Amino acid sequence: MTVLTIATKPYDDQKPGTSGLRKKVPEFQQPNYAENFIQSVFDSLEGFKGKTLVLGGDGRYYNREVIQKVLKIAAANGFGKIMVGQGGILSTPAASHLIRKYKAFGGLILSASHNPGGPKEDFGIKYNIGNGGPAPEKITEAIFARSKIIDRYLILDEGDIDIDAIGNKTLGDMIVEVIDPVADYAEMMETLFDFDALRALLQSGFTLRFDAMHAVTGPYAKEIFERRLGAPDGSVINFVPLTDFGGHHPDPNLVYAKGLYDLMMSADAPDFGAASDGDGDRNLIIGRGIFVTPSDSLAILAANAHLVPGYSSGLKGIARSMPTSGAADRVAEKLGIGMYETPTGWKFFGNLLDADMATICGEESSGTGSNHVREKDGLWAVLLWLNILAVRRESVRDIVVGHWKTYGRNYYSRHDYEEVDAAAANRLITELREKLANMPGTSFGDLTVTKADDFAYHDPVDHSVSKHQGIRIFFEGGSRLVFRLSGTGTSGATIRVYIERFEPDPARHGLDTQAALADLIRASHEIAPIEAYTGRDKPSVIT
Ligand code: VG1
Ligand code: CO
Repeated sequence: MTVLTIATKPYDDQKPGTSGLRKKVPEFQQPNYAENFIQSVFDSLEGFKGKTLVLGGDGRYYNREVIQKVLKIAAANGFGKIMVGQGGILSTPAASHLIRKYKAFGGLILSASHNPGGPKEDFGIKYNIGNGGPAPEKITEAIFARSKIIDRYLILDEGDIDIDAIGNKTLGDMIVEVIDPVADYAEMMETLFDFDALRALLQSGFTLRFDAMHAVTGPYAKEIFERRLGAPDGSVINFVPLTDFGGHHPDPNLVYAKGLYDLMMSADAPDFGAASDGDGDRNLIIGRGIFVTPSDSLAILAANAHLVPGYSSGLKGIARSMPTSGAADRVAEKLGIGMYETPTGWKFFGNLLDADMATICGEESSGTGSNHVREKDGLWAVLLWLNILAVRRESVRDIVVGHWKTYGRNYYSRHDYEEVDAAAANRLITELREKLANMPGTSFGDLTVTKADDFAYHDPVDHSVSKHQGIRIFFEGGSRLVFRLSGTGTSGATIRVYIERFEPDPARHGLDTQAALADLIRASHEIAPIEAYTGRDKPSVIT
């Protein structure tokens, strides 16, 4: 066994974003680019000698190559064992589960999530810590600092390892265990949900369509929905993972999962439609004739979770990212449990889950999860919905409309301006920030600002502070606008505008969302004249 020490030069752009380092594949293919980042991760950690690392990715283009690099670099750095998903495949929640179940030191997840894949598209690497969750900012900052000065990496001088045959192999002194990516995850789902009730639901004539979007959830969904729960063949579509996701964005929203949406709005709609993203942590839920916003979904799942075995003793608390609508807050209030508002990105939920302060967490970007792992979990959300439906035996529409009646409706939408000029986007946010102090008391049409700030999070567990997490403008009556820049894009900048209005009156719960938010959308254009800064006169994606 020979450990090579390879001299390298640092890159200055390896700053992990909302969810790890994401770049275009050709950037990752620059000499030593991936190696530098992997070694920077290991150089930022202590005490992993002889310990286990979990490794897998969403199967996108360049996954296999980077898996081999990680194996050889990890062996050279002294890890004792790597558990790698067969073919290099692990969904993000499955990787989180494996880290926890096998008490691994941590894990590397190779994914750019919902971003497109292919030779010219996106790739990503993310480090997760021993609790199974994304590394907190303290670690991601250390990784970035290291990447800026790194001058060597260690790698084993060995050929590639076969990652397609299940079983143990050796790489130098390290064991490489190639595991079935689905089995442990499916087994855990059986402990959380009532699979008998789910089978009975599916046998009662209830119909389901799950779109895996040619991404990582295909094999998981086939196994769970069709094999274990008996949904008819064909219930899961686009289930073969492809390195380029069939040329699509594996992003389960109304734009990129339009086929599913159109089906669910048609006369032939099944009872329930769902989809997940590239790495399996997001979910899209659509009932026959009704799309459930992720913010509403979080609230409804929290309000009904006690009907399901894994949560029958109730919830400790609910956490949501700041831009997520306040629908879940009303549920927490009614249940008399804690409600926490965190910055965007799952890494901020970890402490709350570890401290047992929150049980269920969610984000407006189609992410929902619980304390079963430390990542958001697309299939988990789908199974939780199905289990609730199996108990209540009502339609998705009746459950959603009933929820609004009890709690009121938070009309909610997000407008994204993707790949705009980064300098212009930064100027917009900086100048908006400067105007905040003078905003309270000013009016935009009938809307009067009560408060305006730049969200800062004070973690109640480790007392760390994260500043500049999004600009918030509150209006009389509880409406709200939020502006922030995406931290997951790979070219230019993406401006996100989050728009929310609370409507208590059930007689006004049937409005079209964009119409119900029209005055706020107009106000957002006055407050942040995106067109003047970027030349874009309309959003590229509305969800
Ligand atoms: C986006 C979402 C955020 C999510 C993140 C990672 O981040 O808004 O809610 O946690 O993606 O999700 P940003 O910084 O682009 O707004 V995933 O499924 O891409 O790992
Ligand atoms: Co994802």
